[in-house]
Order: sequence, then C-alpha cells, then structure tokens
Amino acid sequence: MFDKILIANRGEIACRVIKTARRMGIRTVAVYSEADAGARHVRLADEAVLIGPAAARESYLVADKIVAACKQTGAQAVHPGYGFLSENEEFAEALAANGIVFIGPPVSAIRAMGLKSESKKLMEKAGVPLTPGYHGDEQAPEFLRQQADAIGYPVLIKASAGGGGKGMRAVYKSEEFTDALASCKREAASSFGDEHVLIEKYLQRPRHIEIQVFGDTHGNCVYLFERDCSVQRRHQKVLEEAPAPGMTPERRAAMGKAAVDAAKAVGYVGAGTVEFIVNQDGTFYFMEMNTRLQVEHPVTEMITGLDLVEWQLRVASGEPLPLAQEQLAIRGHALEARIYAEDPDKGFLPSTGRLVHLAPPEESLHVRVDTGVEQGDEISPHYDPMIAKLIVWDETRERACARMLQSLASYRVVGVSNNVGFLSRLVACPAFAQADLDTGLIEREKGFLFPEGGAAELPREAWLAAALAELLREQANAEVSARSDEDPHSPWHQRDGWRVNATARRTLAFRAGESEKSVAVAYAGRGFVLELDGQATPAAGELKAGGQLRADLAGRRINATVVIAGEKRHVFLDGRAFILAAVDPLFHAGEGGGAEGGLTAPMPGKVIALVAKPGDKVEKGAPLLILEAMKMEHTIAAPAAGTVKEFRFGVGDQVTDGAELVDFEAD
Ligand code: MV4
Repeated sequence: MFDKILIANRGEIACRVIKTARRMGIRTVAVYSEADAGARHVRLADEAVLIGPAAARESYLVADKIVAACKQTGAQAVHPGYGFLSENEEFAEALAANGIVFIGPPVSAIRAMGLKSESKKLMEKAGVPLTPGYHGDEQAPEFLRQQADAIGYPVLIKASAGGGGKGMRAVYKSEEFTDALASCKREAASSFGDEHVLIEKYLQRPRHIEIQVFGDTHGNCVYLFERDCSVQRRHQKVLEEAPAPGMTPERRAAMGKAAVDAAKAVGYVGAGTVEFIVNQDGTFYFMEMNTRLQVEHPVTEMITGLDLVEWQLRVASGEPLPLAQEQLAIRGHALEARIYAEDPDKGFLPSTGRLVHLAPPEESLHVRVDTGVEQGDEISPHYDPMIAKLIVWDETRERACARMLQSLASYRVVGVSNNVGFLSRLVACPAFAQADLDTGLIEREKGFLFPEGGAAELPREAWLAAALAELLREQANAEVSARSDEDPHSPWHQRDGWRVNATARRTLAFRAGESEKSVAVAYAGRGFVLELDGQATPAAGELKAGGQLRADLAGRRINATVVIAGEKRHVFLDGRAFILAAVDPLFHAGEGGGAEGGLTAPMPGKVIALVAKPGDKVEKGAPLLILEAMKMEHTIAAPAAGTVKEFRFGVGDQVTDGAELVDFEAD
C-alpha cells in the first residue's frame, strides 16, 4: 500500500479522497492554485503544493506541474478525481514514465473508451447491446435514408464526433430525412470538423441508468449495481439514486453482465462506469463508458456499505478486489443532490461570492455531506460552482425522499444564489416522488419546479421572525455597547422601550420580492407586540449564535434561523428559505453624506446607543448607532460595507437635524 498519495484535484472530491486516505493511514499531498490557497482541501491534506495561477489551464490541468509536485513531495501515486486530467491519456503516461502510479485504468482503456464510435464497435464485438441503428462508414444520403426506413421512425441522426447531446437531430418521417441529414452534416462539419453521422432508433422518454464496475490486476471484475441518473438538466446530472426504481433482479443481472463484459473487453482496471440508455420497458443499450470515479459514486457506497476510494487505492497498489460478486448486496435506497451556487430563477446562472453563512445538515448514518467549502470560503468564478453533494440513505425510496427533503430544508446557504429550493421542489414533485423518471422530467415538470411570479407569498411567521430577530439583535448589540460604556447601567442602554409618559412605538419595514410590509412594534415587558397586516401578535424569543431564533408568537413556539447579510435578512423557517430586505423608513443609505464620510442625523434627536465601535469593519446595512427622535428609535445603519472611523457624538448627546454623526469609510 502507498505511504503517500497526491490528489490532483480540488473541491469536494479532493476532500473526499483525503478523508479515505487518512482513514487508511496514507499521507496526503494536495495541489492548489493561487485562488485556492485557503481552500478546504489544502487545510485537510498533510501537505500542499502551489501549482500556479487560478486558471485551471495554468494549474490543475498542467500535467508537468502535477508530476513535479509528486517528485517534490515523494508522492508514490496520484488520484485524479473526476474532470480535470482524470481521463487524460497523456497525463497517465507522464506519471507512468516517472514511476508514479496513476490511480485509474490502463491508458489503453482510456483510449479505447475515449472515441465514442470506436467504443461502440468494441462493445458490439463484446456482445454489449447497442441502440438499433447504423454506425458504419457508408454516408451516401440515399443509403442512410434506407437505413433509417429500415430502423423505423422516429430515428435520431447523431454526429459521430459529437457528444453530450450536441449534434443530435430527431426525424419523424422518411420524407424529412434527406433535408435533416444535410443540415446535421453541415452542423457536424462546422461544430466538430467531422461530418460523419450515425443513425439510431430514437428512444422517447429514455432513462439514464449506469452500472458501477470495478476491475483489479488479477483478472477479477465485478459490478456494484446501478445508479439512475435520469434527472438531468442540459446533460448535467442534478439528482442521482441507487438502486434504479423499477429495476428487476433479472434486468440488473443482465445489465451488470453487459457492463462487466464491456470492462473486460478493454482490460479495465479500477473504478469505471458503463452508461446505458434505457427504454421505459427496461430494454437497455450501451451509451458510453466513463473511465474515472463518478461524481455520484456515493449513492453506490451508501447502498453497498463500501468505500470505493479505498477499493481504488487497494487495486492501484496491486491488491485483489476486496469482495467477489456473490459477496455484494444492496441494502436500502440512496439519493444524491448536487448543491450548486447557481440561480434557478436566472437560467441557473452560476453565482460567485463569499459564503457568509453555510450550515449543512448534521451528518449521520442517514445523511452524508461531501463538500469542498466551509462558511467564509469563496465560491470562485474559476471553477465549477459546486457547494456540496448531499447524500441520504434510508430503508426505502419513499423514506429516502423524505430524508432528502428534511436535509435540504436544513441546508442553509447565504452569500450566493443557490439551488437548494429548486432541489426541494424537484424531490417533492409528483413525477419524481412516483419515480416516473426520464431524461425530460425537469422540462416536463417546469410548471411545478419554476412557480410563476418567483417565490410564493411569504408566510406571516417569516415577516414576524425577521422583525423579532431584528429587535433581539438590537437588544444584544445594546447590551454589548453598554458593557463597553463607562456607565453600563445607564437607562439609555435599556432596549425595553420605556419612555417617560408612554411606551415608545416604532416601525420595522421589510421587502420581499414585490411586496413590502411594515411591522409596528410595541414593547411589552420582556417581549413585544408585533402588528402586521392589522393583526397584533405578542412576540418574545431568544436569538442565539448563527442566527438561531427560538420564538414564541402568541403562544406558538417556532424555531427559525435569521441570518443578516447586509440589508438582506435570510429567514429559514419550516424547511423553506425566504429572503427579505430590511427597509428602515429612516434608513438613508447613501444619503446624508453618502457612502463616503460621515452620516448625518435625519432629524433632531438624541443618541441613545452606539452599536458599532470605532475601527469596526461592517457590512452594508449593519446598525451603527440608534437615535431617539419623534418618540421613536431610529437605527442609523452603514450605507455600504466599510469601516467605522469615529463617532461625533456619545450616548445621551442631543443632535440637530443634519448633524454629522459618524465618520465612516466605505470599502
Ligand atoms: C439518445 C436519446 C434518445 N434516443 N439516443 C444525450 C447525450 C448522449 N449521452 C446520448 N444522449 C441521448 N441519446 C437515442 N437513440 C436521448 C439522449 C439524451 C440523453 C441521454 C442520457 C441522459 C440524458 C439525455 C438527455 C437528452 C437526450
């Protein structure tokens, strides 16, 4: 077994490989780009080597730099993860030439499976079922039309040099074929520089079911059952599961045998995946073979109880497969959801930024989170914006779906747009819940998945939770301010709303989407009375670290999380996430001195609390000081992210309208 391995990757897969290596007592070397200097995989590894600038083509994709890092650290083997150089023949050869083990298949297998048309010929020879069609060299239009007629419509014309759904054209009747063929050839020539096409029977409503295979250097090869990856968007997998719903033991054995035959046909060693396209009636056809560990391998690990990276390390060091086929079995059902920093309401545009708040669900025997980031890390524009993979397991599919919904509901992400809400709707949608799966599910269910008018109407409790958290946070800030004041017991530090001849009232306003609501606040002993939409609700509660809110709303106890990010209030409540923006009626962000320089008093009043301190670096919207004016309290907040230089007044000072209150320097 190796003493030290290098992981030639980043993000969640690098962290995941390090975790297994560490459990096996193998030392780990990470490589990182300048953009990843603070990344989690660098923190987890025993040592790390800087290999270049942020751009992958100058760092993670430069084979020579990886080889140099191995020599520099004495790493005996390289785990390539997925993507980057994981299926790069030249990289595997460069490692071999330097006496470094590539943890993956032989170069010959990578090469054989890299050419889609060549791989189909190999599969045909091995008896692996191919989609009915014509894959030959004869390209005369009339000949191809006769082939299409013989296959039976609808047929699919595919560019041989295409892939990932590019260069495919469905044809529904013979008289359309010749024109469609001509346009496919033109597109293939311009897109791929090769106008060669193949013709296949068009599978309508297909499923994507793949078989995990594993070969060793002693001639053994097993299959570790199947994964259903039909839920995709633009050929990107979104949700994966194992086992495949509706799979019969006979069909599983047949697909497993076909996959093992495919692997043996190319002398496969290591972890590999044979992908099949499957009709709704279960008939299956070879699509392609991936010669790497797949992103979705955890669902196979959860139903078999195995660690596939451990198998990879054992096999790469010359050991035989740890188990034989008859020792492998399925238990329960697993689902994986890919958590991404992307905006489903903006066509899944990637979102970058700092993860101001990141709270994954608690891990257990049922819940696993494979992630490459922690709270405070950046989602960089240089790489895939994956935040994590959330994997759940339970005894049945139905319970696994419930577990997934519960886990997604407690996955809190603040600082970047994300797809957690979309994933929740996807798992909850009837077609998925009933396992009515095919590669067109997301498109077919878009009405349910992308509700019109954006976020649904916010529940009353979301507005009240935001207001209550605001008040409790101000109380906490004032207590902090009091403790640092020379007169900590001054009544001015109290946040109980006491006034000489009446209890002060104030208003908090919030906006969510198109709607804006005001919450009238009356102080009532240790709590408040919050009036919203004409209805008064006694409210009290406790705000703990991380924005955890335990609230009592008219006797109803609720738990929520309210996270401040600038003027935004992210409310996580009852499994859903809501984004509100604080609209302080007297908040003059950018007015009264603007983002630069001091902030001026919006009216005559008295300074009753300094919430920030000179030297504090604050986010936009963070409370700086509180004025009392017109029998109400007014929070003067940071007009932008920046630094509090100094306060012009102290607690108890009277200020005139327009008085300069604080010297503030925006970032
Ligand atoms: C097909 C097909 C229907 N009929 N072939 C898409 C890219 C490549 N993986 C093959 N693909 C397909 N080939 C026939 N004869 C439908 C697809 C397809 C698809 C396949 C698997 C997973 C997702 C897909 C999304 C769209 C189309």
